[in-house]
Amino acid sequence: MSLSSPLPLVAVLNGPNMNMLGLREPELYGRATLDDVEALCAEAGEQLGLAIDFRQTNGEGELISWVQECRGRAAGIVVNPAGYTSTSIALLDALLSTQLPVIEVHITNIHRREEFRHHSFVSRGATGVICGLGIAGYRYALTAMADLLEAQE
Ligand code: DHK
Repeated sequence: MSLSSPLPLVAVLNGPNMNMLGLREPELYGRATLDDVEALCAEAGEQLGLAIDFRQTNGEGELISWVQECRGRAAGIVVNPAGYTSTSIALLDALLSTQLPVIEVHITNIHRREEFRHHSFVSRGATGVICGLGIAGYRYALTAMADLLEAQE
């Protein structure tokens, strides 16, 4: 993540299996791919005046390292923690340590799904949560992040 752009940098971080978007359970997650989500975020970033660093990993440690890197470098974090949502206290701790605005995104409405998905450890470290609105949720998250950053100025 670089400081070279004059625009505020927002990291859009995606957890495990998000690389399978478009193929995985399309009846739940839709047919759009992760490349489509990245393109949507790039377009939203251009419109909102944000630089976007879009990433996906299947590893919890890598996700946590990326979150740590955001401290002092990014202005905010949009995260879809995917399966680590309901398991990772370490990810929550990393997000809290950044002291940055965080928006948690889920493509599906986790509260309408299996009970084990209902509790998010990450939400405790999130400024806001968007779920159940499909991949448009990423655009809503970036719009909200732009508003939060503007209010900080
Ligand atoms: C994505 C996942 O991979 C699941 O583990 C979460 C989330 C829901 C989503 O809706 O984007 O439970």
